Formats: sequence, C-alpha cells, structure tokens
Amino acid sequence: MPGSNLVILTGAGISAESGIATFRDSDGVWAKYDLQDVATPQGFARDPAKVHEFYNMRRRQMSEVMPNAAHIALARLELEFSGDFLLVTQNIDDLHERAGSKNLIHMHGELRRALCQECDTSSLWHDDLSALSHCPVCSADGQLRPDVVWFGEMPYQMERIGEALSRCDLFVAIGTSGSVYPAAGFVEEARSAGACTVELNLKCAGWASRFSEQHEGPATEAVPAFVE
Ligand code: BJW
Repeated sequence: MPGSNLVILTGAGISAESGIATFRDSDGVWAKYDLQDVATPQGFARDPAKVHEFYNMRRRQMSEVMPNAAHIALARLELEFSGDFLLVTQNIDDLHERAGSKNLIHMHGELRRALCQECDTSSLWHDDLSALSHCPVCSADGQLRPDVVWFGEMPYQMERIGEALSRCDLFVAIGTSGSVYPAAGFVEEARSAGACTVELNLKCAGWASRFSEQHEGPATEAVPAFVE
C-alpha cells in the first residue's frame, strides 16, 4: 500500500479477542444493559450512579487487558506507511495507543478521560468516577461525566475525519457492524472520493455490500494478514 491516503475505521470487534465485549453480538453489552439507561444523556440525568458504575466497571476491565495482534499490526502499518495515515476508532478503550498507534481519533471518546459539565474541560482520569468527583481544572464538585459520546451527541473531530475521507484512496473498516451513524456512513464518503473500500470482520454481514472487498476472519488473523 505505498504512497496512498489511508483511513482505517475500527469498532468493538478489534478489541474482542483482547477480552472486551462487543455491543451487538449475542453476548454483547446491549444484551446485558439497556442502552437508553447507560448510553444516552437522558439516562445519565435520570441515574448518574448507574452510568458511573457501568463505565467504572469498563475502565477497570480495560486496565486488565492487553492490545492484541490486530492493534499491533495497525501500529506497525502506521510506522511503515509512506502516505497519509489516519486511524479512527469508535472504541473508548486505549488498546490502539497502548499498541503504539499515533495518528488516532477516538470519535466516541475515551474511558480514560472525564469531562467537566461546568468548565467543558476533558481531563485524564484513571480512577472510578462518582457523583462526588471533583474537577481538577475548575474544582467544581459533582460535574464530571465519562468523556464518551452517547446517542444524540456529536462525535469528536468530525471535520478532520471528513477531510481525510474526502481525499482517501483506501478505506478499511475493521470489526464494526456499521449500525451507528455517522461512522456507518464513512464507507459511502470514501466511495464518493473514489477510494477502494475494504471490510475486515468475523462475519461480513449487513453492510458488506457497501464495500469493494471483504475478508472474513477474527481480527487477530485478518488484520495482520491484510497488512502484510
Ligand atoms: C469481530 C470479532 C473479531 C466480533 N474479529 N470482528 C439515522 C441516520 C443517521 C443517524 C441516526 C439515524 N438514526 C439515529 C441516528 C443517530 C444515532 C444512530 O446512529 N443510531 C443508530 C442506532 C441508528 N447516532 C448518534 O446518536 C451519534 N451521534 C450523532 O449522530 O450526532 C449527530 C447529531 C447530534 C446532535 C444533534 C444533531 C446531530 C452518536 C453515536 C454514539 C454511539 N455511542 C456508543 C457508546 C459509546 C460509549 C461506550 O462505548 O459506551 O458507541 S454506542 C456503541 O456502538 C459504541 C460503539 O462505538 C458503537 C458502534 O458499535 P461497533 O463498534 O460497530 O460494535 P458492534 O457490537 O455493533 O459490532 C461489532 C462487530 O465486530 C460485528 O460486526 C462483529 O461481527 C465484529 N466482530 N468479534 C473481527 N474477533
């Protein structure tokens, strides 16, 4: 893949083999939790303690797992790639950066950050959050929330992503069901720019017809094989 403009989109499937559950698979997060309760601003307003507990549990779990061969293959690709490389992840875990990825956008936010609703500042946050947590920037009490993007909220860095998609030659979607917008629309944006579009997924179902190429298999095998 020499000298082209590459945009890679990852979803929960790339972290599945590290031990982090996906959302919509049969054993996924939404089989155990109601997304209206834990992934909407309305759910947080109704019961902040429940939402903090959900993200505290996932933050603790994140510290117990490791990047897998797929995360590592993408970090190596970025190092060796001679064109423009942008990795956009929908995941809120930190496995891409722990594998060494640098040019990375967390479009749905990050578990390791807390957002203050008083001063609108995002701070690194490694401990549990609670309704009493204190903002390290403005000192407000009880105003911190997980810095993640819930349904109805605007994902991060959409302008930068749109700009990269508008000039990309190759778009690769890895381990995502393509059921959540705006990420689900990126493949069309890349196609409009004339890009070759590739899907790597355990099972290329649903949105597969939007891609020019599909490779089925677990991410830890499919991603290193594609990158080599
Ligand atoms: C493997 C594997 C292995 C398994 N190897 N593969 C119609 C059009 C446009 C928009 C909308 C619309 N209707 C509604 C909307 C809005 C809404 C939306 O898209 N809803 C859909 C349900 C239809 N979108 C939004 O609200 C977004 N914001 C927005 O649109 O803003 C615009 C706006 C805002 C305000 C005013 C005006 C405009 C925000 C979406 C936020 C999503 N948030 C979540 C939670 C984040 C925090 C958290 O993690 O808790 O993000 S929801 C959840 O889904 C999470 C994920 O990032 C996201 C995507 O899931 P993903 O990664 O695809 O996981 P799965 O489980 O779905 O799929 C896993 C895949 O892996 C599968 O394909 C498996 O096969 C595969 N797999 N094992 C390889 N080993």
